[in-house]
Amino acid sequence: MPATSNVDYSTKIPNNVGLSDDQRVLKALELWHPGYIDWWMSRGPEGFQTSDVYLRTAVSIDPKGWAKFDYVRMPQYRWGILLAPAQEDRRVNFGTHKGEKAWQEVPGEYRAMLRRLIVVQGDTEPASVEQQRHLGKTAPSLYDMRNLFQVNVEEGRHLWAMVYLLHKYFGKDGREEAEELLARQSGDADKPRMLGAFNEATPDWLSFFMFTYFTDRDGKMQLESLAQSGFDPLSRTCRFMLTEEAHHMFVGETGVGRIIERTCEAIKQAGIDDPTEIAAVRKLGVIDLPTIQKKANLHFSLSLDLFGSEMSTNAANYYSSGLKGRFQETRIEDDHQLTVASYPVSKLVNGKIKLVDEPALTAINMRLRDDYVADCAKGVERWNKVIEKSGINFRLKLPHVAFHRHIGEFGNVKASPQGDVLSDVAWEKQKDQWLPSKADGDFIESLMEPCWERGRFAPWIAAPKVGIDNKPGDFEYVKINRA
Ligand code: BYC
Repeated sequence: MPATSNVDYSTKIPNNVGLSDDQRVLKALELWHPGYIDWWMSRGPEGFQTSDVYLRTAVSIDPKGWAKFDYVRMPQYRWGILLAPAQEDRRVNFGTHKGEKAWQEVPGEYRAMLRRLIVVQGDTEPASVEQQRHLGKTAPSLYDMRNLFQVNVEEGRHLWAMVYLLHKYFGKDGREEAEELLARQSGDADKPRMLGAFNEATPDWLSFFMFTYFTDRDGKMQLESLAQSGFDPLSRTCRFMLTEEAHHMFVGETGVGRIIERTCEAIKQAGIDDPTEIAAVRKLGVIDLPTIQKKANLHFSLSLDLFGSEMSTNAANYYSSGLKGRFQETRIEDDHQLTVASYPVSKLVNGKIKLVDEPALTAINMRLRDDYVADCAKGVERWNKVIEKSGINFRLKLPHVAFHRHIGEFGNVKASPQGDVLSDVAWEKQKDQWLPSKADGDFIESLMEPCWERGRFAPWIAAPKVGIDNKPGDFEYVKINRA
């Protein structure tokens, strides 16, 4: 049965992929379900599994009105399998198969590559839930707590989306990979998550907002590239995931924006002239702007690593095979095969960082990373507008792409946020000015007191401009039951 715009709620697993007519996959998913619920209970949001949370659930894939808001206990959330509508006569839009009909089944020769892409994508989703599991306890408001849980249940749904593809299209090894997705654990010494940033801690709410701003935006870029895939079920899955991803980045951008707004307001009220007087600003019980900059430096650089190496034969193969495209592939005006094109790549040449023309096909990761950096910069400018409006003389900036990197061209280089290459000694001496130090972390942690009264917000963050689903300011987004 083709995907329809309405979701079938009669099966245990809501879906628009005709699961009730596909007993093999339905059974496999029903077998996987208890392990997922065990994972959610033991590694999902800690302490709030019996609370009623005002969540949106996808009930249709119609671009307008796909979401329904209601109180739900998280373990009862209807995690569904939803694909965006099929596009008539869709084609492979790039690579050596350009112009052929998009694949509805896995092309045998690309099976291993495709499985790898789906597994990597799937691995990040539960990882982020694990990273954020302790944050509910220190939520600065019921509004923020609800947003955290919304992000968490949707990451859970994104895991389901990838697990469906594994079960449906990859038989026995797909089922084994689906089990492994629940077995690996963020930060675990023996079985860590696959990509670096997903093994880092998310210790406080500023980290959470930075993560949803910077790392979820990597998610957006990667999903956009996979949405171009010639393997149509993957494309349609990612297209629908992107509609949910937008809210996650909204949570990040407005979360950081509201922290900045509150800090600026406190600085003004106290009559502090220099926003870099960290001790004076901290005494006001708000997070100083230089520390916000350090957190942005950290999360931006960790997220850059998620793009892989600038020059990558893996990426070239994904592209030539028609499995993973570029950001907005179909809007780019070129041959979509990249047989002769070149692309400028940042490289270290004689101790200096320079742009060097390289074959565009092997520079696919670099190009996607460039698109990502441009997208990140827009939100940073919106944060700067908040600072500007308050009349405070301070600007946030994205650090240079060579700063604090672990993967690719700059993985073994020490560089300042301005992009100057440094000796190890110079780096050690200055790194605490650029990345959050233990003392910065302790200070932020000292502010993380829960604020759960309806309509109230912790003193270090401003209230949002509007409520979720247009609810009034004192709406009870979470009915807390910690029993
Ligand atoms: N950490 O040719 P290379 C999201 C490995 S986020 C550890 O440089 P490639 C979300 C790489 O796997 C989006 N290992 O890179 C956000 C390879 O290993 P093998 C997730 C790394 O393959 C927030 C080797 O190094 N989706 O959705 O071109 C909340 C050489 O690789 C890392 C995707 O990433 C790293 N950072 O690109 C929730 C899309 N980087 O194969 C969710 C699918 C590289 O030699 N993934 N390596 O063993 C991909 O397209 C690619 O795998 C990557 C790497 C872009 C990740």
